[in-house]
Amino acid sequence: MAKSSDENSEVPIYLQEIDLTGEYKELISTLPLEKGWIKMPFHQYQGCWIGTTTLQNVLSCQQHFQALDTDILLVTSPKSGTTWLKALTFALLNRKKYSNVHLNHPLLISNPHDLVPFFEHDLYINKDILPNLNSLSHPRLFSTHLPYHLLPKSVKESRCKIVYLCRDPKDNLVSFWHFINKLRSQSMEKLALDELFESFCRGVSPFGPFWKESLMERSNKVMFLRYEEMKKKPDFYLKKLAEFMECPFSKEEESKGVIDDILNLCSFEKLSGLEVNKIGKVGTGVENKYFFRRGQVGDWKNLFTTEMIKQIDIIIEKELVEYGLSF
Ligand code: PAP
Repeated sequence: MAKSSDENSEVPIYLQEIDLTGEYKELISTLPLEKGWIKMPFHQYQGCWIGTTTLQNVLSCQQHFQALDTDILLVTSPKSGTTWLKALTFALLNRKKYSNVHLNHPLLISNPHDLVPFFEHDLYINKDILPNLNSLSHPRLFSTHLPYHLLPKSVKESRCKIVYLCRDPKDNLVSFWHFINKLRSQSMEKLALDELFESFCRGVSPFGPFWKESLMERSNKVMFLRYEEMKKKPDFYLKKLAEFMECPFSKEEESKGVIDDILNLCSFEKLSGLEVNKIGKVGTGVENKYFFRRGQVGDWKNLFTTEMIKQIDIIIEKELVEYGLSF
């Protein structure tokens, strides 16, 4: 686990030196390794590349999480709009309790990541102390970047709902590139986009290969969302999301403008401008502001060469389009 020495105490988790200990040590030390994008290496676990600390948390989550039929789980590929989806789903579920979005709303004083916990970054982070999930209000709302095949067994066996969000992998990568370079310490060189691109296209990226997402279960317990579509028709998808989460908008709410209130509260412009998202940090030590960059579709067009587009399009065509995911 992470060292708890003074030397590490001020260092965010993702920059810490890790000594593998405990029950997962043996398993992790036998897995294939690749150079990580920040400090820790990636380990290939059941086909998926995951950094050391996160992998220990994933193993603990797989072993211990017990899903309830009423749970709602947000499953997102990294950098596909998780922060936005967390804000929207939290605001939807809690709209009766916090009916005035301008006053005392938790999203005005907390980053969405502090309101909807990740399995692998927030809940299962300590092998000795499991999270107490009994006090959470129902439906419980959780989040993960795990691909479908790595979700805890109880999630697949229960009737809990899964909201799945993906994004054009080209924009995922660009977003990752900016994010990772902010997380690398000053003593580390910045990573070049082509270096990350090469790794991404080999399938080596956090929770990658990125095309594993095509394997998400297709059933009525899973709602599929795409970032690009949500940007185009946010009100349409918010209504769909509310129906799926079994908290549909009433006619009265619609006429009172509740849909617009939630969309405005959760918009990139509103959230990124809040004080809490300019100065705070999430539990892993990542600054809140790093989760907000441009919030737009198609930034890759400003950065990708023709060769890069050709190369990644071949992978997208082969691995995703066949499964109904085109961008
Ligand atoms: P995570 O995987 O680390 O949790 P995630 O929130 O999925 O991050 O992705 C961040 C991206 O969502 C950023 O995209 P960009 O780099 O292309 O700009 C971020 O700007 C965008 N984002 C964050 N909040 C919102 C929002 N409210 N609306 C739309 N996009 C958003």
